[in-house]
Amino acid sequence: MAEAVFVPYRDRYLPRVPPEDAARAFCEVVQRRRTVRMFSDRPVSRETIEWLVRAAASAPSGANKQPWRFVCVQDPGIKRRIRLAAEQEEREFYAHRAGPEWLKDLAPLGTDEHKDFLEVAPWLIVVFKLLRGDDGGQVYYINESVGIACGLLLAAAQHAGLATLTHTPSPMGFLSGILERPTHERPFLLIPVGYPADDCTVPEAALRKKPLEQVMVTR
Ligand code: IYR
Repeated sequence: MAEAVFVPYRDRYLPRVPPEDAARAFCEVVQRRRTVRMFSDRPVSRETIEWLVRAAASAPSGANKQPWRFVCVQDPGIKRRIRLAAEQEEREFYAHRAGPEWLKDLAPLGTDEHKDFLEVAPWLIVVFKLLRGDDGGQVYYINESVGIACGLLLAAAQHAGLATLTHTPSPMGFLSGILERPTHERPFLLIPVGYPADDCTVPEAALRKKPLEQVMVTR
C-alpha cells in the first residue's frame, strides 16, 4: 500500500482583491457565457485547446483517478463523419424518440436535427469517461468527476473569449467507432469550441436563469 506523503501547500492562488470582488468578477465572466449553435470557422490554435484541456484535467476526481479522455478533433473529414452520424441519430430523436413533453421543452431553444456546427466549429472536443483506468484498475465517481472537468473546460473557454456548446447526440456510441476509442471509454459530452459567427443569435429563452433565491438555501 502506498503511504500518504504530505507537502506544504505553497502555490495557493491569492487574488489581489477581496473575495467578494474576486467572486463577483468571475461570476460576471461566466454569466456571459451562452451556449452557441452558430459558429464561425475562424481558427483556434492548438495551443489554446491544450490549455483548455489542461484546465479541465486539473479537476478533482474520485481517488484522483482522472477518468477522462479529451479527444480534440480538427480534421475536416472526421468532423464530417461525426456530423453525418449525429444528424442521423437526431433525425430519429426529433421524429420518434423524443416524447411530446421533451419536444415542447426544446421548442423555445429552436433546436432541430441540423448540426452544421459540427463541421463549422474549428474544434470538437469529445469528452470520454473511463469506465476503468488505462491500467485496468477501478475508477470512482465517474460522472461527477467528468462532469466537473467539463464544467472547468467550459469556464476556461469562456475566460479565453471562446464559445462552446454542450452537445449530447443520443445515443452517441457512434463517436467510439469514428474516433477509434477502446471499450473502456464511453462518450460523455461533445463540445464544439470556437468563435461565435458574426451574425450569431441565441435563443432568448435560455437567458432566463433562476434567481438566486430559487437556487440557494441558507441554514
Ligand atoms: N440532442 C438533441 C436534443 C436536445 C436535447 C436537450 I435536453 C437539449 O438541451 C438540447 C437539444 C439536439 O442536440 O438537438
